[in-house]
Amino acid sequence: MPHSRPTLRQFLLKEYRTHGTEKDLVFLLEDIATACRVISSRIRNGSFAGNLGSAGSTNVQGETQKQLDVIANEEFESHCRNCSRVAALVSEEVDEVTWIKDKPAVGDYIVYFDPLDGSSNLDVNLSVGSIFSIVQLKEAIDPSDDRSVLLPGTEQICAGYSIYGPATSLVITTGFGVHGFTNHLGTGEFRLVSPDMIIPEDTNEFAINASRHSFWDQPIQRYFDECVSGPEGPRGKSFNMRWTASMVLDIHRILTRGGVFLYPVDSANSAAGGKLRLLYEANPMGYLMEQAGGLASTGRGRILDVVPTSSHQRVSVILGSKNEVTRIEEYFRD
Ligand code: P6P
Repeated sequence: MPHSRPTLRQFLLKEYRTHGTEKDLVFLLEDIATACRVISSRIRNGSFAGNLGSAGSTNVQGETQKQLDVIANEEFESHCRNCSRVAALVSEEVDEVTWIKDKPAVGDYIVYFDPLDGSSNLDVNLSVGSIFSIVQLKEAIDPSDDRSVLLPGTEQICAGYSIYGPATSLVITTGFGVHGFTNHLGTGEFRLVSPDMIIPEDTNEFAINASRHSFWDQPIQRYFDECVSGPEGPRGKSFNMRWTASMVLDIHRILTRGGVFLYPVDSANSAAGGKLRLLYEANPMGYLMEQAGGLASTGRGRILDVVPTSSHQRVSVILGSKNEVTRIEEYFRD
């Protein structure tokens, strides 16, 4: 019965009592959950509201914005503004940093988010999601300089994603494990359905856009070619492949049953630094992976250790089951 499962608020208040999670963070997460509920409903009715199409604009990534990208961004921003601790917002959809406070102080939050990840799937009714990362300031920062939000992933105190799919899911960590919630349609509450999600250390499932094979560096080609060589190959077993073109879905599958996700820098995207963005895709997903017993690597080092040089910088991403990520790192060292 859904009512036997803790609501998001009950769970977070337990974290407050058990781990000292700040009430401001509890309320911010509740506001983010509300934004996700609103975005979910806007997507479900997208065809009738006429907001599935293009917004007629391009974002800082040079990507054509969907109307729902803009709507999702507005929902995230308006709901994050409710929290008096939020000093700044960094959104995939907005070039500049959105400064909320004119004197960001110790203890304030910066929220980095991709309001609608995988939005190219909207037209074909495939699941999409939102990704967010929250850093708490250890020192005051200068709001006149956008570089002051460039903090490494190790500074995160919270990260999560939502999935707008057959169910509306919310997966979060506040540094004490990874926990999955599902929105109960009757009550509208997010209720805990997957406490303490753990990634198996081994897997036989990988996620990569295999059409990019000819662009990959040799370690990635070696890893992929071995995975598809079957039981007679060097891995001595068969592998399965999944690629959804929505990072949130591939990550959720890995958190649910293990796997490895790869979007490496390659010869075709190296000028841009790769495909996926560090601050609001790789860092939050990397934090979740590590909290669930997995690893998050660029191939040559821990993603969370990367010191950002720009708000929308991209990075090589290899995430998931510990022993697979370790193997790939070894191939880079070879
Ligand atoms: P490709 C979606 O646009 C995204 O940022 C991730 O969610 C996803 O994993 C990746 O790009 C898909 O990239 O090149 O396969 O379309």
